[in-house]
Amino acid sequence: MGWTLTRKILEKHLKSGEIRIGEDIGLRIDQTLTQDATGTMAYLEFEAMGVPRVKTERSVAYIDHNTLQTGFENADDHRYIQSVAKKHGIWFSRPGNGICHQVHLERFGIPGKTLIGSDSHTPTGGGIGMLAFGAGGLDVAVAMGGGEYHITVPKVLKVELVGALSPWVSAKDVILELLRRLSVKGGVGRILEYTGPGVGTLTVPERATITNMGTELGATTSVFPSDEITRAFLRAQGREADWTPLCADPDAVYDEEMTLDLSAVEPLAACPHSPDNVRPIAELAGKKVDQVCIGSCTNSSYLDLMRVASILKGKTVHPSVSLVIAPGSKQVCTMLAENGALADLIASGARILECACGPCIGMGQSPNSGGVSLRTFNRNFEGRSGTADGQVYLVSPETAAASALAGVFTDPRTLGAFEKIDIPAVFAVNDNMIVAPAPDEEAGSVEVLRGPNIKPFPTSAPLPEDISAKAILKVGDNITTDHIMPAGAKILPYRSNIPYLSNFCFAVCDQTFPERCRKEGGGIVIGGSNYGQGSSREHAALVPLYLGVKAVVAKSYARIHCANLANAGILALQFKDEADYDRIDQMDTLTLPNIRRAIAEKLPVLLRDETKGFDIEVLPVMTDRERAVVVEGGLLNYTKKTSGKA
Ligand code: MIC
Ligand code: SF4
Repeated sequence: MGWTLTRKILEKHLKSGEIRIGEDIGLRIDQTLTQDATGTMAYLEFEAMGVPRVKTERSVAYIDHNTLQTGFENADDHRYIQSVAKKHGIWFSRPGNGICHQVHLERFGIPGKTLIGSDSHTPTGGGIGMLAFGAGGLDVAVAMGGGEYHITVPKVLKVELVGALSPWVSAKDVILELLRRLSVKGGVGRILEYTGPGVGTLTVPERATITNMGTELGATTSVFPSDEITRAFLRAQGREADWTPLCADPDAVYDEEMTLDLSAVEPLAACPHSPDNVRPIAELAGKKVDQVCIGSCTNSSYLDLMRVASILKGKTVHPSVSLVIAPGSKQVCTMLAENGALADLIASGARILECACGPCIGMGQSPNSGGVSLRTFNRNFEGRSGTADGQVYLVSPETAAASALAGVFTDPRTLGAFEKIDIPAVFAVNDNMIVAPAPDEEAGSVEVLRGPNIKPFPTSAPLPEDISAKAILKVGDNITTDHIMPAGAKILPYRSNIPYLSNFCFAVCDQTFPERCRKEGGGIVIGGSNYGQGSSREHAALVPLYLGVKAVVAKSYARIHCANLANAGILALQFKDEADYDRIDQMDTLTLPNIRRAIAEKLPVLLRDETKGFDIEVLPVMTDRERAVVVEGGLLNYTKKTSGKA
């Protein structure tokens, strides 16, 4: 029986456990990446572990999320990251060099390697055949220190691609079609492995768009084979030596299979407020558009922006549309500048933003009240744009550009003749914005520079014998980490300041939550299904920890957030019977008697609603290792204990 590509890479990196669905395995991690919004915390945690130099083959710190610098906070955090990176052996990608996933694909990604990043879209690396996972900052810190990265072995879903995309239909439409079919929960507990003749029709940036948004499916990760197209991409990046051919065995057996005919895909949009709320553009045609944003780690490659430039060339953006474009990297921007496409974009009236995440994470460009914003991004969660009632639609670059010209939703197929744009034979390589770490012998003398915005992160105490607390908040299904710990221009500068951030915890759902936590000394959060989907930000666990949240009881969880809860020492519990969700009301008094023993000894866990006088069984959503982590009061305590550092 042959192996899947996933299995091959997992086997090569297996450090502990057995590759059987549902089992906990520990993986050796070859590469790590961080970005600034999660990086400060990750490096503080790395420092706390006391490892002098990273033990990975390559670790890179990117500055791309928070580049607005409305005060000293960001600049201080950037300086901290640059200095800590230099000291500990981490490459540093300066602000302006581009979005972490785009730059990593261009300059560092290697087929067959494992990568974890403190950003949920790290699976972008699957576009060149990496097994790349989004993770909490603490998991990244542990991996930098040479520790294993743990996952629960997912099912491998074979996505057989057949046919080829029609003119004006693009990779974004492919992943939107998958979201339409599978939903934001459809990828949970799965790795999507792409195979079939259609794979050979897609360039690396197109593959990366698809693996990038596998995150929105809730997938553990997504991966494409490494073939001649991958080789040509790496050659064009001056890195052919990094290439190896990789694919599944012809007789590989998959856990699940589906087929997608690329030629049947049409231009699509994810409508507010969920990436799986997908409709054909043809159905939306004619609807007024207020704003168009092109960029993000999903769609900001050279190919994407050349397509946009070819649509906008010689035309003018509709007078009632604000069009902004953020190239994904300095490489992309340089090439557009050199071949004149940048001039075409500017001439059309597009507003050019720096090579960063920008509006995707609410860093400016919030739409007008109730405004309709078409974005080539990957998330359209409520409020994420910075405008509470903003109506964000996720579309392809082609649809975005066509609609920016017309001022209404426009199916790009109505544009007529299609100009095919080829991937360049040579990319403009200039790594002068990537700073090498200090050599080993000089590392000791590098001073780490900290600013006043960096506050100590909260640590949790070992799990007590019993827990008694209020049901401090009750929320519904599909709660995102943007609900739990919002980002955006006003809050993002404080990612290294948990006490300040705590004032905004759950603000999208209930502004009185922080105050209630302070009054009650924290509590237990009651959630619906897919709790914690979206971003990898461990702040969505650390801030509740700071506010005294001891446990979450939900119908089901998103993978990264669930791991972050365990890492923070917060119990992730699941209703055994989903109907019990309806029996608990906010502010009921709840107890978890003998919880420490139950978690440590794998006994049934009882939750007692003291207010209403009933008991229910809840199930810990934890591997054996995570049980031990939670009992110790989080991964940092656990790592110190198991590595003998008290
Ligand atoms: C996001 O897209 O939500 C982010 C911002 O990139 C996050 C990371 C963060 O919150 O800093 C992610 O996707 O993990
Ligand atoms: Fe940045 Fe948006 Fe990508 Fe997150 S999803 S890494 S904010 S571009």
